Amino acid sequence: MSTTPTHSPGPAGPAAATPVAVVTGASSGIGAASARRLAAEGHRVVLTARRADRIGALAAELTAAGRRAEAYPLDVTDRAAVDAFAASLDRCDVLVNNAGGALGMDAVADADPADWRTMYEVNVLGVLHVTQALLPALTASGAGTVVVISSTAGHGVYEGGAGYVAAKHGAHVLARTLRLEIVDRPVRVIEIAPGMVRTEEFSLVRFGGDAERAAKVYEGVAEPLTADDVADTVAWAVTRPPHVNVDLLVLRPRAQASNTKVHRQA
Ligand code: 8X3
Repeated sequence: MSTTPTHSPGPAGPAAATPVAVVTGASSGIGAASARRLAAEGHRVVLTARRADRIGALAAELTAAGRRAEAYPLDVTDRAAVDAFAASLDRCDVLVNNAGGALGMDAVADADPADWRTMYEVNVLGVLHVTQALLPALTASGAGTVVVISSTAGHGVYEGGAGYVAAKHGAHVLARTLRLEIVDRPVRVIEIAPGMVRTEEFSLVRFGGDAERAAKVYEGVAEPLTADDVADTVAWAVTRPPHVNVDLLVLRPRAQASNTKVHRQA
């Protein structure tokens, strides 16, 4: 994978007034959909993810459609790379911490600690790295927004989910605590906690590429949420006036009443 940034700081002058939204994990799913929506809402979007080819293609697609978009290959678990990324930005108004994911559905008794470590690294430390690195720019913007895409896994438990659940609880706690700590700064902290969202990769990655097992997650569920449903919520929350802080939005499909109560048609 190439690590050459394709992002370059925007020019000074009138164009610099365009708000900049950084989206992590923008290579697919909720991240890509959120980037599309924020670009449509008038943001200059900076797409970050490990897969340079994917974010490069999305940036090209958005640019061809008349939007402002740039790609910057980034692994959020690499603190030095995150700091270099932050230093390359001329401004940042919105940060959407979306990079994350689940590995496995193993019981606590059997889970692989390496999976837990990876999930903690990306879902918690990834959010910490990027948020810390961009907080000065978000503050300097005069009306910054930090979005944390957590999960309903950050608000409840389910069997086989403990590693992911623990990590998402970590992301939730980070968001809540940060909101307390920076109340005197012009930066709001919004947490969006989606439940069952059918994306091309979430469950496939969770089950190590086992497509059959991944498909079973959504079996019989009339309408799981889509990445666009979540992106719609991200765009709504971000486009509220700066003094309005949407602390937390929990979002589920109608057929999912809780983490463990899902209606499935026969
Ligand atoms: C995804 C929701 O139910 O798979 O963040 O944990 S769940």
